Amino acid sequence: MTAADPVKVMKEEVGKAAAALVKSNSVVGLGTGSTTAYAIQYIGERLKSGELKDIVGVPTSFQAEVLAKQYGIPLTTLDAIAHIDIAIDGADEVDPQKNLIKGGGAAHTREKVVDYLANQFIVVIDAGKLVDKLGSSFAVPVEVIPMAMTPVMNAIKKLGGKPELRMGVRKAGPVITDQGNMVIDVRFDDIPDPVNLEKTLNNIPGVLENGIFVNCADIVLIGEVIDGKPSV
Ligand code: ABF
Repeated sequence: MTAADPVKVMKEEVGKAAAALVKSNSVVGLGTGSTTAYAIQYIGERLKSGELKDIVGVPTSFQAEVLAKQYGIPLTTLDAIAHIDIAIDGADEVDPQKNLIKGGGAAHTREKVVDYLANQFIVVIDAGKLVDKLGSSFAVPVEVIPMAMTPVMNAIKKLGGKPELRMGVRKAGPVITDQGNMVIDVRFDDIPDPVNLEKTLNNIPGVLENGIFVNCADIVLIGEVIDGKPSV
């Protein structure tokens, strides 16, 4: 019998810890990514066991919607609810101020709507996502309407960014978001002021949303593997 993959177990533990924070009679923002997928699974298991009652989920992506249905979490939309009690979502980078880079899954536009609306936003990551400064290891994803791709790239270059169109797995064509737009990944040598950069990027005509999330995360649950053993 092969030993369980400690990274997988660690992600499961992080997801389980996040799922344990969900209370009955609440509206839950369901994030995207492999770590959040475990949180969705365990929310479903808590519902199935009767430990959790009367919750509804607001998915941040088609992936989250499919997983929620798979694990029996009733879904709703932002038109039907007055607030979101808790959102659980992944991230690609987290700095010491709990600012994030998100969007590795090209879902950051809907994620930002849900995560910013939530009364409590829980980020679930592995320790490898922790950085001293945003942009150290991950490019900033920017969702762009296709007709504006060239002027947006030019504007970003003027900001000192190095934009690159995100291509699909087989490089046959660009990644298309749930909104039907494209994503450019922008490398910056330094991001001294993520709050300002987030605003500046979103002010470029043709930009729908960028993956810098500032002043929104309440709790960051961090998993890591220490001496081959998962810990949260
Ligand atoms: C999603 O979670 C994205 O914003 C981010 O890229 C991804 C990271 O997920 P994982 O847990 O798979 O590393 O919300």
